Amino acid sequence: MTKPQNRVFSGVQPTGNLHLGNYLGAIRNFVGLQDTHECIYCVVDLHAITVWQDPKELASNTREVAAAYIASGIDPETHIIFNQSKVAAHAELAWILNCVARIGWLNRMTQFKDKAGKDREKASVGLYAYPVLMAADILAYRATHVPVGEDQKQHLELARDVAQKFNNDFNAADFFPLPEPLIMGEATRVMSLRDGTKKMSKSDPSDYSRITLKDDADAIAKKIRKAQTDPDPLPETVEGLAGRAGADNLVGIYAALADMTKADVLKDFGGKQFGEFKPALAELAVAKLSPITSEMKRMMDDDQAYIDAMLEKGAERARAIAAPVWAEVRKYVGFI
Ligand code: AQP
Repeated sequence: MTKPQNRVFSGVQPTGNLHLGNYLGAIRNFVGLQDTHECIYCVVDLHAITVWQDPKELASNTREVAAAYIASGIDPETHIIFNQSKVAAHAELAWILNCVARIGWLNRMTQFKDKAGKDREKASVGLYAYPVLMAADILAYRATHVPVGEDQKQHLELARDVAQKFNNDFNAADFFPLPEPLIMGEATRVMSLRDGTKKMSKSDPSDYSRITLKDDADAIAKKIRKAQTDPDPLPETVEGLAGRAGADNLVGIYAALADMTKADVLKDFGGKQFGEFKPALAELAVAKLSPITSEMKRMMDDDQAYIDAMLEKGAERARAIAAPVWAEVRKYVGFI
């Protein structure tokens, strides 16, 4: 069985409110890897149901993430786009890996602690085992690289540990590659616009905390205008952003959207007030996001049949890659 060298796998959950953090931390980087890697991009609906999802909304959110992938520039003909529940290998391999991973490893996962909150007893078993399913997503294709935002780093480390332990336990040499995280750009962790110390997230109760891929120009401008900052002008250097979380976040967003470094942004805006910087950021965000937003809307309004057919075709191609891997796993484990 040939070993892939440059195979990328990543995913986004169809949990609604797709936001600028998902775009800058993940989707935009997915687009950039297409020329150099063989890419498999998944809408991870099995992950989404680890917390309750309304079934109708789940279906619509799944199409929406697929539309966001395409509208952002992922080519579903050259690469693969599909939704996770269509390919059984994810759940099948996750079971095997549940028996490889250790409870102690999962107990250290900070995302579970954050998402389960105080009442851990009431969290789903799926939420606890989420990182193992993520390991299965990647390893089902023997993917070598995984573009993700900073918040997923710990889960990637777990996926590497699981791969290594499977290889050791079953005398499988280097059957599973140890997947490398690709955490890229100036906005690997986009923060809430309301609180620069908290991650921008889909589940934040305040809509003003995030710019979504559905926001129109007015909404984007209003959210940036209201974004938390401080009374001082922008500093001249990156070091000057220390202790100024709101300012640091907006400069990082500008840098990522403009394909610049934060240092270069501060060369242009150092010493200027937010009253000048915020409208420039809003204009840039609208210029970069509005073509994506309008193409997503067009697809969701007029082209759902295309999205569904594309996901089915992608799933078929994904199954074909996962099948021989799964067949080998069965042999290693001793299933007849
Ligand atoms: N704020 C962020 N900055 C940079 N990258 C981010 N990602 C998420 N938030 C940020 C990256 O987006 C990809 C898809 O994320 P996901 O949909 O799988 O789930 P998530 O990380 O749980 O996203 P949210 O928005 O934060 O949802 P909730 O509110 O449910 O927790 C991943 O690569 C992630 O790193």
